[in-house]
Amino acid sequence: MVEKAASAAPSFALVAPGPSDITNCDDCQNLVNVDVDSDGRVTTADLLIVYSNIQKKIYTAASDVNSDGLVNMDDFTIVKRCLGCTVSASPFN
Ligand SMILES: [Ca+2]
Ligand SMILES: [Ca+2]
Repeated sequence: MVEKAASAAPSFALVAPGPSDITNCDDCQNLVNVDVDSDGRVTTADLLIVYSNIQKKIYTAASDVNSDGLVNMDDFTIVKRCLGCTVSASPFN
């Protein structure tokens, strides 16, 4: 992620979105980075990558779908809620 001018206001919320913030595919597109493998769709493949990283306690930026610095069940649940959504290329990757 490239930072803009330091004086600019943050363009998204300081509090990371949680599973309850994800209600539809627009939220999946705009609030989080659920397309872990960057193929343009949210599928069980994305879910399995996050799950695998949780199991192995591996942190990757791609699996941290809500960008809170942790890869945990919140990320897993968010991806699960977004299954089936089509998302465009993420600005986070
Ligand atoms: Ca995907
Ligand atoms: Ca996270």
